[in-house]
Amino acid sequence: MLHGTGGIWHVRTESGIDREASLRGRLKLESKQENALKLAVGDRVTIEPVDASDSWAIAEIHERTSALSRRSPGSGRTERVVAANVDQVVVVFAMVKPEPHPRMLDRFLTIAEANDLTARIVINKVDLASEDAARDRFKAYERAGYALHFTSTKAPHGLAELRDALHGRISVFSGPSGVGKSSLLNALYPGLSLRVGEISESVNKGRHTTVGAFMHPLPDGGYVVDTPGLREVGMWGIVASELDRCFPEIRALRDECRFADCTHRAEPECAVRDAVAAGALDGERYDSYLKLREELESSEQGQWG
Ligand SMILES: Nc1nc2c(ncn2[C@@H]2O[C@H](COP(=O)(O)OP(=O)(O)O)[C@@H](O)[C@H]2O)c(=O)[nH]1
Ligand SMILES: [Mg+2]
Ligand SMILES: [Zn+2]
Repeated sequence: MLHGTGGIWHVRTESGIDREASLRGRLKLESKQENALKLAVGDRVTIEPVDASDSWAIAEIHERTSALSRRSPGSGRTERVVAANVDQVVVVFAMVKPEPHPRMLDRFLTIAEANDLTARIVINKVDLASEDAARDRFKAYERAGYALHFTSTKAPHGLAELRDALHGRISVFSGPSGVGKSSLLNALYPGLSLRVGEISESVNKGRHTTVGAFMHPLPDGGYVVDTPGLREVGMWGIVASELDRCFPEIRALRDECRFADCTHRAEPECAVRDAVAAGALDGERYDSYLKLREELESSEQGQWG
């Protein structure tokens, strides 16, 4: 399912034909119930021709292998799936213009990790600095195990490798506006013709319209999901005590702490703090962990305390 509005869903068939379909009556009834499976971009569906007409109906929604979703903590089932069957999240930042905020990058990566999705980092606009400077600036992420791409659409650079990484997969593209997401997709796939310099996010916010995710089929196989942003997904559903699992380099150390429920803030014999002191764990990443944890704890208190 590629996208949909007003009950009409655009479905790409296995043979590559796009069809418009509406939900079969039974599914429509079910979807009105609370806790029902709601159709999301990326869902695999079965469509059937509607008797004696040219139209199609979605008869079945298949089980999802993964999902990027927002859940409210505690209340278990209230979940809104932004995109289904996602293979990876591609977080795009620019080397300059706009200046990258590591904390925001860490927030995006945390959201991907919390959804059990692989994340890949793209640092675009390296033509305005240098790849060496970019590598140095983001080395903590490479050390944490993330795949990094350094790209430019202006002095074409790193595009073939990025195209390979997107091939045959469903990727969610995310990142702040102005970093060059649309430019990158256009440079990778000239047929897409996405508008550059568009500030759709803020425009939509102003009008209070909810624009759903949109899935672009890639000419050489795979899909890119354009969503109003991971920001929409937010830190929903992430429990403070589980945040350390969302930082791969902290996750690798957490079992070595003396206390099983170590917050890695002030406890004695904390493997995480020891690693920061020894320079083995990046101080900025550790700071992000502390700040995000504080944020999660105060929102948990607001909700339950
Ligand atoms: N110098 C430079 N500018 C770029 C590059 N990629 C995109 N831009 C510019 O950055 C601005 C924002 O690009 P856009 O693709 O709309 O960003 P988006 O908001 O992330 O989709 C536009 O003016 C682009 O021309 C790049 O690699 N180098
Ligand atoms: Mg754009
Ligand atoms: Zn610890």
